[in-house]
Amino acid sequence: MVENLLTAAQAGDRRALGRLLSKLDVGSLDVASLNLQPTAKCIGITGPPGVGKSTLTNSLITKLLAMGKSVAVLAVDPSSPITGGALLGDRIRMQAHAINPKVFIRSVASGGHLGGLAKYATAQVDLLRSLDFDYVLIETVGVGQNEVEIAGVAQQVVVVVAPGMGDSIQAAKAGVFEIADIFVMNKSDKDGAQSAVAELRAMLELLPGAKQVPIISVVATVGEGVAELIEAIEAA
Ligand SMILES: Nc1nc2c(ncn2[C@@H]2O[C@H](COP(=O)(O)OP(=O)(O)O)[C@@H](O)[C@H]2O)c(=O)[nH]1
Ligand SMILES: [Mg+2]
Repeated sequence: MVENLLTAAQAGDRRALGRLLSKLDVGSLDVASLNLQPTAKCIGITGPPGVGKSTLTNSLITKLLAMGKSVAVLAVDPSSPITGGALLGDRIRMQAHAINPKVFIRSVASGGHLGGLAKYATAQVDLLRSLDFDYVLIETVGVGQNEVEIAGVAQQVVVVVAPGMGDSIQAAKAGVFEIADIFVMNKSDKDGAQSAVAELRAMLELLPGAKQVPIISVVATVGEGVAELIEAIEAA
């Protein structure tokens, strides 16, 4: 039964994939029994609520599809919907994308689980990574220190910040700064974006064992800087 579902999901059957994800979501399926071979890169997108993670995820989907890549998204942050990007902006196109084998979007409730991840998100990510996607994106609820769990799931962690969110940066500093492979300064259309990048850079240099973490300026609402972000992801 489960084997049949997996075979179907591997052949591109999205209903079968959805059913497997549901089973994993409620813990009624042990992911180890699937003998998965996760190969796709998982990119974690994290940061405080309202910083623009979902908007960025949408822009990433649009850009990756335009580049001919396929992408699966697991959205653990329920604060705003992921629509599938500008390509899904109207209804007719949305229907077209429902059968587009290159994009798959799934929302899961975080269920109050600490760490910003749904309890079984790791298993779900493993399943998605073992299918025919170039990238798996996971958007997590930004909850500061507990967020570090994402580092164990994603191959690369993108920490999203925005100008004027200095308090969140401070609050998140202890846990989140150490797991960041790439920073995105989103809302770079806002006043103070440049000085916010300089402040972030200065803050990073104070960290013990400071890494040269790229800081990419992005305006997620219009997709500005998203190509640079993908370059940074592919370079890392
Ligand atoms: N000015 C500006 N607003 C943005 C940008 N990106 C996102 N927003 C807005 O910020 C708000 C929160 O975005 P959302 O993606 O839901 O944030 P999330 O909670 O981190 O997922 C929304 O009103 C977005 O339209 C941006 O680059 N510039
Ligand atoms: Mg969101």
